[in-house]
Amino acid sequence: PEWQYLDLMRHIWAHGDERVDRTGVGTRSVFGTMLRFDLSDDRVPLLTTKRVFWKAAAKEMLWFLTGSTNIRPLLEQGVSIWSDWPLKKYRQASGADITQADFERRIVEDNAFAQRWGDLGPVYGKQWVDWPTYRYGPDGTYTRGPGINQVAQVVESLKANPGSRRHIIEGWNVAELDAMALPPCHKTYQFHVAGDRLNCLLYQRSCDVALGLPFNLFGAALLTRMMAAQTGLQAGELVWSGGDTHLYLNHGDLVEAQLGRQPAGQPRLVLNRVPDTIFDHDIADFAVTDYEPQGVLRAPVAV
Ligand code: THF
Repeated sequence: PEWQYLDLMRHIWAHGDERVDRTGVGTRSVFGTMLRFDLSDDRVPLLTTKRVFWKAAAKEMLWFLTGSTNIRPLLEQGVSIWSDWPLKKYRQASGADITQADFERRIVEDNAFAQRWGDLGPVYGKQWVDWPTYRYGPDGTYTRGPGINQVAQVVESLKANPGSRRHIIEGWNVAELDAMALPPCHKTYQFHVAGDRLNCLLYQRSCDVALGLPFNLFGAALLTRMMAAQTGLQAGELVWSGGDTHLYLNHGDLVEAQLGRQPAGQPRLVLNRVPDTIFDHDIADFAVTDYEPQGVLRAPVAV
């Protein structure tokens, strides 16, 4: 299974179309890609050819489920993966030459500062559990309706109507894209029931294969496992599909090092506890076993 990831990485590095992207770093890119992973018997797509900090990915997934769009709760748990964007905005607005560490400390210690500078806008969490609605009045005006919790709705629809082809969690709220620090990359999750198996297809419009994809695969597998636990199903298959699937040009050292390694072992993800709702999980509910990865490979994040 991990070979699929390495083959994709090798293919993009060798044959990807070189282009300048939004960040200015430049990428090699292939459009339209697919990977498939068996999630049965606790199998989880967690790379062994480098250490992946799966707890950070799990904390990120739980943070989405809380509906939060502020980096503060992540930082309180030691997760820095979303700091770059608010930091960049703060530096631009204030002209201050603040370090990432000092910025993060201030977000954690100063609530007013966190409210002002730590929010990413209506990103994943907001759209997943509180998608805004409006009602169209006879006089042509709109009024706000109640928010929609898509995650709760999918849990319900999986139980009530498993054969449905509409088990979808969507992050791409067209009307709110311009208010987001970054429009969603992993934008659509579709669930599918086959017998007692729950499958998931994640469509990701844009994918940073070296840094983001290992997190996104683990996150999607975790979400599928939590969904399965809530609905009395077994996790089946994770199908991952990428739009612009790329490697940043400054990730060459990581690519060369990782492609020189051999996958080893089959990690497993164990859910220790099934809470009353999918929103009541805690990081302590998750354990990874049989994970003996090779060393960390660092690379810069393009912002
Ligand atoms: N933007 C870019 N350019 N790449 C991404 O992967 C990405 N994301 C999220 C939003 N925008 C993105 C942010 N998620 C890391 C991992 C996930 C991220 C951002 C950064 C990262 O740096 N990982 C390192 C260190 C992890 C750690 O220390 O905990 C790693 O080695 O994996 C894709 O969703």
